[in-house]
Amino acid sequence: MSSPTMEVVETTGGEMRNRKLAAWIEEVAQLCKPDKVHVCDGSPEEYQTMLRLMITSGTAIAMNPQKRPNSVFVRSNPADVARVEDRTFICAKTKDEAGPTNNWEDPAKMKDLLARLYNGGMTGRTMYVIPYSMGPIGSPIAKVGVEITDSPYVVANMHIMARVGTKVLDVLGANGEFVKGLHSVGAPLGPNDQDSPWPCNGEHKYICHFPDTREIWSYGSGYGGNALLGKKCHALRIASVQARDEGWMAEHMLILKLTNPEGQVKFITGAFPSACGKTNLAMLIPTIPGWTVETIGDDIAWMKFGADGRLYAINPEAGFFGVAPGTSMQSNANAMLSVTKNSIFTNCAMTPDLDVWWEGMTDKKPAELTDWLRRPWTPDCGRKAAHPNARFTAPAKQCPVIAKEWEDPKGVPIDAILFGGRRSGVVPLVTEAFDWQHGTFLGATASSETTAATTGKVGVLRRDPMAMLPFCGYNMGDYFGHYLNIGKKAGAKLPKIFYVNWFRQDENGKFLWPGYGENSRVLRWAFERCAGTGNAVDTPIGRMPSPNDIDTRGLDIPAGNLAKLLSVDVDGWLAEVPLIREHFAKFGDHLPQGMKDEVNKLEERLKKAKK
Ligand code: O2Y
Ligand code: MN
Repeated sequence: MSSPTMEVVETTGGEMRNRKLAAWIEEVAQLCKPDKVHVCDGSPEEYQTMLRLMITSGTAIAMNPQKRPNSVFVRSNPADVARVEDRTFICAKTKDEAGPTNNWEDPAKMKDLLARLYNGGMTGRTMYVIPYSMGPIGSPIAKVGVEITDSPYVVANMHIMARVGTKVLDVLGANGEFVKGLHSVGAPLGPNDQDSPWPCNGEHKYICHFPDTREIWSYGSGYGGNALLGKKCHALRIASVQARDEGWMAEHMLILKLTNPEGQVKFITGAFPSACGKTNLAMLIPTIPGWTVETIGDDIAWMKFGADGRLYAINPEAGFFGVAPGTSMQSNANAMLSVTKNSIFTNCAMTPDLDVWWEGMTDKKPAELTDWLRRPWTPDCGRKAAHPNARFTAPAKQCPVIAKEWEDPKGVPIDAILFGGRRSGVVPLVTEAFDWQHGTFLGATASSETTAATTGKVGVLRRDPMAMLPFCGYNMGDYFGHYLNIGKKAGAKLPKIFYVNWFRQDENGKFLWPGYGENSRVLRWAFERCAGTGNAVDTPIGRMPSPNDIDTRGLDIPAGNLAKLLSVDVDGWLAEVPLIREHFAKFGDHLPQGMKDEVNKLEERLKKAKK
């Protein structure tokens, strides 16, 4: 790097050995024209520097160290509070490659447009270069990325969410490949400009993915999935393309370890759309005696075949970026205990003694707070104190039930995959797929009713295949085909696939199933099915437990609920069939024959059951 106007802060690891990386840093610095370039070493001192910078600039407030040591509040700009799906683009060569569920733009056109925005876009700021590893450093399943950003908030969050710094440069070596992620908040500063506490660009926001060149260009937003490029952009959108090309799986899945009273273990992944309690399930406290759940990951799973033909999963992340509202000692004690220190709270409310609060944290609301918009708040003011998408960022190692295997470089062998969604009717508590193709069909047709928190509209049915709708980096029809190819791998010993629905309601809109820790009863049945000891009956929609196959000891639910939860609503399912066909029709000739066969077979089985 040789730009005369720039002060270059080297890594503690010394010179940059990777020529491609050095050239790219130089190229980006020439384009974005930052005042300084800082190559992150990933040290605790560097993290403290980021916190100090954010506190000095008004981005962050230090929390009460007696209450939450080494933690900060951050409040974003009210126009920059969540992932922006309508500004997220897959810039594949053709629209067909991106498929009907993604926004597509021509790669050359977007690069041209964004290069103009990036030009001088970091003036007055420091350009940070963050080498990161998604997955334990050196794991054969892990991948390296480098994020260039002008946001200290991003640097601090990436310190928690990924393995960052010099140790990553070491594994990258002189010739290693990496995903290039360029991020700018899009707010250059002139010499007399006063910085804002949350710089972003109100006019231009672009979250662009270039799958062919494994690049991400993000501009204008500093928030979450738009800006922490290792997470959704790299670990799902780009990685899903790499996984397709290389024969592995990059999935929007939690990973948990389930142990029975005899000490036998099953590893389970689960894909659920937003607002279905994924983090809660990953950290669940079982209500059935002697069973334990431990956490490997709460959001993303990368799975590769091992030499034994089994799929091994790693959590590519190192932290949790969890939704705060609704998290409490009742709903998720382990998440609450994960955020007691070394955490970042974004768009949460602040108590007078500088601790954190959000809706649902306690039954009794605090008498006074400062809300996420920095205004005084009282319980009767008629406003929410925290933003509905307020977040905590916390190191995964702080989770009291983090599994000892969570950083095992070879991953954990997966026994079962759960798909699910939020459905008030029709979909039973649990169904086991007949086989891998049928399981792919269950995932491909996964659906969820929206909640106010997800779209503002309540109860609208949205198909969210494998919970990947916003995250698949290529044509989703081909993604179903990739699942089927995984199932055809010679010598594969595949996980069983289940579909669960914790959210079925009675005719009065009351939940039939209590959820939370009671979901362990369903996990137990899945465990026993994997172990070959659990009973199931074949139904038109898959294999299901009878009510007495579910452990109900100590379960306090009205008589008959379980029978309803495990009944097959044949008419309801027959009404689903045209909806599934309509969903599949979107994918045109990218829809694999196997999926067409499955919908036909489902209809046949239902019609037979009706006779
Ligand atoms: O709104 C954001 O930027 C965060 S989205 C997110 C964060 C953590 C885990 N999952 C998600 C998601 O949208 O699936
Ligand atoms: Mn997610």
